[in-house]
Amino acid sequence: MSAAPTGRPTIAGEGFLRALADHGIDYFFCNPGTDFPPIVEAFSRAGKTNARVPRPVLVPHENLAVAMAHGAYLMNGHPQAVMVHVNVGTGNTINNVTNLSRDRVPLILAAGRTPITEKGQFGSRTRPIHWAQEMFDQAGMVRELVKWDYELRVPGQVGDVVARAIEVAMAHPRGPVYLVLPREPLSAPLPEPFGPVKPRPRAAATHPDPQSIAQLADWIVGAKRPLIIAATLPSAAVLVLAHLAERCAIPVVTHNPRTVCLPSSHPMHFGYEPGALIADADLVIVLESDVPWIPHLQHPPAGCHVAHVGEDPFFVRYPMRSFPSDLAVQADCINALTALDAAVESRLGLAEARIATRRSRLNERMRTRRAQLAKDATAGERISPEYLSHAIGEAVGEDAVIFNEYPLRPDHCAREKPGTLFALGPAGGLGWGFGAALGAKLAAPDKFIVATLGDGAYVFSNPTVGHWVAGKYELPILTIVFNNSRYGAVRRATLSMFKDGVAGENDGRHLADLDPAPPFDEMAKAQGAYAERVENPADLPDALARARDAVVNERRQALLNVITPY
Ligand SMILES: Cc1ncc(C[n+]2csc(CCOP(=O)(O)OP(=O)(O)O)c2C)c(N)n1
Repeated sequence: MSAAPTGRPTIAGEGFLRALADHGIDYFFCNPGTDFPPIVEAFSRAGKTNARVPRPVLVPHENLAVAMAHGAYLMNGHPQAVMVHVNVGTGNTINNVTNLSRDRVPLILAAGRTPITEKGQFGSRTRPIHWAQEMFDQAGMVRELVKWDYELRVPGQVGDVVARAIEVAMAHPRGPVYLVLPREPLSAPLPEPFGPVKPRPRAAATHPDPQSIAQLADWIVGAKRPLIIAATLPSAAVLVLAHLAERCAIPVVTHNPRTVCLPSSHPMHFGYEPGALIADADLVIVLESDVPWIPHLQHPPAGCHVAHVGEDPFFVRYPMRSFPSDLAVQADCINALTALDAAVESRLGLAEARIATRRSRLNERMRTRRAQLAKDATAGERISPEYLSHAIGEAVGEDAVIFNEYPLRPDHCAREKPGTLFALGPAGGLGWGFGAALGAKLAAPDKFIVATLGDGAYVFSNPTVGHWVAGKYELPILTIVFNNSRYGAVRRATLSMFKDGVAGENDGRHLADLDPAPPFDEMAKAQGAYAERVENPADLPDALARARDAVVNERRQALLNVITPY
């Protein structure tokens, strides 16, 4: 076996890191343990040999590491890698792996495994934990959330294992995979020479069935009250949707939005609640939306056509989901919308009068909607979430990228450009936004990144770790805490069921009260952030401007602890 440039044989850990880099993995988010020596050795050797490996990013909590990977992917679209310590580290990832899995993010989640051998091998067990940490099926912890899992058994297979992991993670719909790396094979020498691993080709995005598109186009031109409901669209689809909705006078509602699906000022942007529009719709087109409406509360009328469009319009990994459906178009949304836009064009001649009627009815509705929004966002005696959301939209500018973990009222925070707002995924595991914003800043250092978080969400994110990572890796972002000193969502859920029960007698505050709120601003300051507490509505615009300047001009992380009772 020939020697590697360090004079030592190349070990599988080096092969692993190099194969990740060969597949476009930029960062190696990690929180290590006794399973990591071959990884540490591999990074140390790469420092000497200049081998191309991902940049290591130490994140001292696994959940935040996964959130960072999620944010980085949203910025650059590259597959991501996180490595954690055996089963216990894997356990700490599960919340954000749930978020990332439902959001279809391609991640290699790697974890060590307790050494297989009790003695006699290089890498055999050396600590008492190595017995208790062993599981019969470590991957079983995450199997339901990942698309594939595998354990490295033969060192020389490491390159092919990475290639397979990436291939599966990047296949549409994308998603996480799990790789278990015991330290004996990871520290074993590779057969030389170990060359670069050639990435395997990826399939192009899927195109829609032409007959289904023709059917949908017929329905669009024939409908009196069509409605589009979207939740998440790639940036390139937004312009196509904007054209289609405007040309055909179709209102668009983004229910439970996770991206900008239409610019806020678009004449067909009808907000975030399908309620009023769905009640009398005769056609509903559901675009990449797992829950287009809440069937327990609302539904389209009988006879309304419903079409579901998306990469996986059936959400096959959801155990139960039974929205009515008359048509399912399984395709990438950009391709489906482009085909639909073209198919509709040739049919419009017959439908101009009907479309004009639709448009004038919607114009009237839009005037009422905008007047109501303006009223809701005016400053009162206290900072309302609507006023705060409006002020944030004004202060951060149209290119800022906002990561919202619940509290931002998107109706009040203007977002004109695709890719300038991302929200917590449909599974809603709290503790995502701060880490996602940090990961985004890492992957897109020139962007102004803002995290809007409830006080509950902020605490879930492990703020000590987040501020440490921001300082250590020089990731200046602006964090805005909507501080209502409570779990508002929990209280609302209680009141929605037991307003007239005993829980309603104290306004549903049992188990939702977070008083006394910690001094988040003081705590962030102690970790080097520019930070302020804001309570008075009149002080808010200047405070936002100062915090923005600290981030943009001084390149400091900043935090605003905004007291907003709701
Ligand atoms: C990991 C996790 N635990 C618990 C919950 C349940 N939960 C949903 S919203 C919420 C409260 C969030 O509070 P906060 O961030 O302050 O926002 P608010 O509801 O007050 O607007 C909780 C605890 C969750 N979604 N995720």
